[in-house]
Amino acid sequence: MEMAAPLYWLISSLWTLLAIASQFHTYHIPSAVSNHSSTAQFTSAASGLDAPKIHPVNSSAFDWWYFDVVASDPNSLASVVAIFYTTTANAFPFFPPSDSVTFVQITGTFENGTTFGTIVNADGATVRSDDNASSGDWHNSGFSWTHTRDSAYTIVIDAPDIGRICGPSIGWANAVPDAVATVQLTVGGADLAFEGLGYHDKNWSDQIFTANLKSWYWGHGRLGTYSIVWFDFLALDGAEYVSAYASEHGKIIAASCVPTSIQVRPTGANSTYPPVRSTGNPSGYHITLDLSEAGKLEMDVSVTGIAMDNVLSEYTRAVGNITGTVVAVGGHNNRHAEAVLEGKALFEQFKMTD
Ligand SMILES: *[C@@H]1O[C@H](CO)[C@@H](O)[C@H](O)[C@H]1NC(C)=O
Ligand SMILES: *[C@@H]1O[C@H](CO)[C@@H](O)[C@H](O)[C@H]1NC(C)=O
Ligand SMILES: *[C@@H]1O[C@H](CO)[C@@H](O)[C@H](O)[C@H]1NC(C)=O
Ligand SMILES: *[C@@H]1O[C@H](CO)[C@@H](O)[C@H](O)[C@H]1NC(C)=O
Ligand SMILES: *[C@@H]1O[C@H](CO)[C@@H](O)[C@H](O)[C@H]1NC(C)=O
Ligand SMILES: *[C@@H]1O[C@H](CO)[C@@H](O)[C@H](O)[C@H]1NC(C)=O
Ligand SMILES: CC(=O)N[C@H]1CO[C@H](CO)[C@@H](O)[C@@H]1O
Repeated sequence: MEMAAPLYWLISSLWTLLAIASQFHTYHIPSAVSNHSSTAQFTSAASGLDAPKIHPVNSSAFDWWYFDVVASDPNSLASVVAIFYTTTANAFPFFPPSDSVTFVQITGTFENGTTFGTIVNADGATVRSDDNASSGDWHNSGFSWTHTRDSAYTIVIDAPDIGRICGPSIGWANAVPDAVATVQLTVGGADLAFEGLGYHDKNWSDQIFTANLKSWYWGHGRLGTYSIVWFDFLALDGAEYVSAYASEHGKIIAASCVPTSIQVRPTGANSTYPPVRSTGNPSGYHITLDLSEAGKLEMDVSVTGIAMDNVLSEYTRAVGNITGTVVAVGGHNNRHAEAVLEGKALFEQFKMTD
């Protein structure tokens, strides 16, 4: 997979660098798979950072807009993930075959960890984007998102006919890596309302998602005053690709794809690395994130709830606690004197080989 590079920090840094005039583009995406070759756009362009990147959607291409929120309350397991896809089951083989390349998946957990989820097909989609952001409507699915000038994303779910999910909105106060988010849903008659950490990005490729994937650890969290995003990807040939993001008080303090910028490894039960399909879910992860002169952020994630699992156990999404300390350059400062930072995280793993 072509690294659809660190969107979250591209967005943050380009916002301040680009002074392009605000220009709206509207894209109509048919629900039928295209028989033509797809063009994937891997560089940022005036069409907008959150615009569709695949034209047209052929059977090996995928594009998705990902939104999640995990409760900030340490005792809650609540989370919601909404993903707006334009893909086929061939390109992103975690879905049953469908006649529509435009569909939405919503999954989540109640406070007590009970999971819910559904997939809804759309009759095509419309995405409108400007320099920084986008809005999208997956026709007749009941799912859309909007973006307003004050940088808030709102996911609107209006799908009473599903019978399982209906409700007003999930609001994001900001695009991307960590935002204050509120969720208000009614799922199967049960209310799910919480405040949490919101996240948004998008991923795409013109090549099949699993073509070069051995394992993948991704997640985001907030601990103390830090917001972090981790990504540690192992290709079939054993090459490891990473991307690290950290901010403090809204200021980016680490944003890098160099191999030494971050390392994510499973810990506790089932911590075989690299993981294979038969490896159970680990109890947690250890993450080392390089903050340059400021030292290293040494973190431990503990799984507290499984939000989603696929039958072949290739994919798991989970919520958990995260703790960490900043270890100064040289490493030997008194870690016990360092404040232990605490918080919440939402994360996922893929393991694709036997
Ligand atoms: C994009 O973000 C920048 C920086 O926040 C802002 O100045 C600009 O107006 C935004 N453009 C649009 C079209 O919202
Ligand atoms: C693509 O090809 C298939 C098989 O030939 C055909 O059924 C389908 O209608 C074609 N799709 C489009 C959008 O032309
Ligand atoms: C889709 O487009 C990509 C990029 O041009 C190409 O590599 C791939 O073979 C195409 N897939 C199909 C099924 O035609
Ligand atoms: C997660 O944090 C909560 C609240 O502090 C605590 O009760 C729970 O034991 C922690 N779970 C794990 C697995 O660390
Ligand atoms: C968890 O909470 C949901 C929503 O309130 C409820 O429907 C479900 O029965 C609860 N599950 C358990 C095991 O208590
Ligand atoms: C480890 O994997 C086994 C087998 O899949 C599973 O039963 C167990 O719950 C896993 N341990 C943890 C901590 O998830
Ligand atoms: C939601 C998600 O998995 N986003 C990832 C998209 O891919 C880039 C790298 O290609 C990751 O950094 C994102 O976290």
